[in-house]
Amino acid sequence: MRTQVAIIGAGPAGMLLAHLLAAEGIAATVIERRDRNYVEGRVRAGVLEQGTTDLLRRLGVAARLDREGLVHEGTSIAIDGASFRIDFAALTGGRSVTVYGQQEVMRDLFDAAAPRGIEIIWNAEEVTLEDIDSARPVVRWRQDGEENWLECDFIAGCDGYHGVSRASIPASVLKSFERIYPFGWLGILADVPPVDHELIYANHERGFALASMRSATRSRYYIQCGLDEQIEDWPDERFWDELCLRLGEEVGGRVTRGPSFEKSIAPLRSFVAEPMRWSRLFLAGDAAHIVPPTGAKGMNLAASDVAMLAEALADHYRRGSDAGLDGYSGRALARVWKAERFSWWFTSITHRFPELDGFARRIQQAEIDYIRTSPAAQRSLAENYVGLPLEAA
Ligand code: RFL
Ligand code: PHB
Repeated sequence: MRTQVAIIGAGPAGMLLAHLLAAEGIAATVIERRDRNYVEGRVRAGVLEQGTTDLLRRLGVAARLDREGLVHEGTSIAIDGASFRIDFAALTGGRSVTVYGQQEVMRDLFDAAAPRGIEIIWNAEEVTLEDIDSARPVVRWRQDGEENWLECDFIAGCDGYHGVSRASIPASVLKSFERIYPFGWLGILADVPPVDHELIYANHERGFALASMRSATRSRYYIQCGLDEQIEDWPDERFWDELCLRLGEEVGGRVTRGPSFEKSIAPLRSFVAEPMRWSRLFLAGDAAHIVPPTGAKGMNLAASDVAMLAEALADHYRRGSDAGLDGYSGRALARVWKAERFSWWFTSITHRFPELDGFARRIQQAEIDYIRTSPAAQRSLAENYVGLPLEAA
């Protein structure tokens, strides 16, 4: 078998890239380790930057997003129960974000794949990348006990943090940068109306809390938790009590409680691998970088990476120019690092760190009070939250 671009992984990065390449008439095959139900069932991101929704519209896969997505023109920040609003629209010249779950994005991308001739190979086991630094890289995998292989011009490594792509780059070439945070997020989904029409990021003495949603009738809430905590230690009532405490009396008192139907703990990490290209292998999305979820940047970074990569591949096939491919890693990393900075900063001012002494706590309080009172600080937060342009001029 032969194709132009072999895409490893059918998450947001891989599927968006497959659609972008299909729109350019470039042949691609997606090779995914799991099945569609598994990928679509993962409860993850909830907030789309305007650049991401624009991309989905450009690809013609946004009909449901436009019907069901919740446009948010602001968000609230709370500290010890007192909250204030950041007005994205007023601070960024009318920009906004859209609440639409990653699961819904994946469903839309999968539904539109077959009619566009996008081939996805599911349940591919033991995927290996070979001859990456030759003119004809090969991807091999096993499926139903059979050996399969695919020859290609380029490989797009879109297989997430634990994938095989980044691991296929020689250690001598790759530099990685990492921060592991000493806490995680315990998240629940419940079919109850959200406490507010926008998100609330709350810093509280007892730890961070986030009030988010998926729709007018479905809430997504998170609380910061210890890394050693178990889901079983958090029956619903304990979760609701702790959430309401951290959101403060006024907001907490308005929370509608109900049975959760999903509950999970996610560790927080910042990670970047450089460069994002080795020979004919290009990394995109979580395969190259991870952000803590505080700034809602993960899936959006996957989208901006593949927008750049698709442009570079189109330049190669349409115009015979490799300038885009040669510049891809530097161009993508410039944007990635700004999102890393924002996510790290937003995490550091909203969470309770074990070593947080009186001085550090006062600095957090001053930082949040500065944001509350300074239009310049609010504008900086807002322009990062709604998403920086693909590149600064
Ligand atoms: P994914 O989604 O991990 O997809 C990678 C795919 O590759 C497959 N795979 C392989 N396939 C073939 N061979 C192999 N050897 C393979 N190894 C792995 C996997 O099965 C999978 O299908 O990476 P991608 O596409 O780069 O997308 C990244 C996003 O999923 C991720 O950044 C976001 O979910 C992060 N994230 C958020 N992002 C946002 O933009 N906004 C948010 O509000 C937001 N909230 C979140 C989040 C992530 C969270 N968790 C659980 C990590 C909230 C949470 C709690
Ligand atoms: C979510 O709704 O899952 C969500 C929202 C905002 C974040 C992270 C996650 O910063």
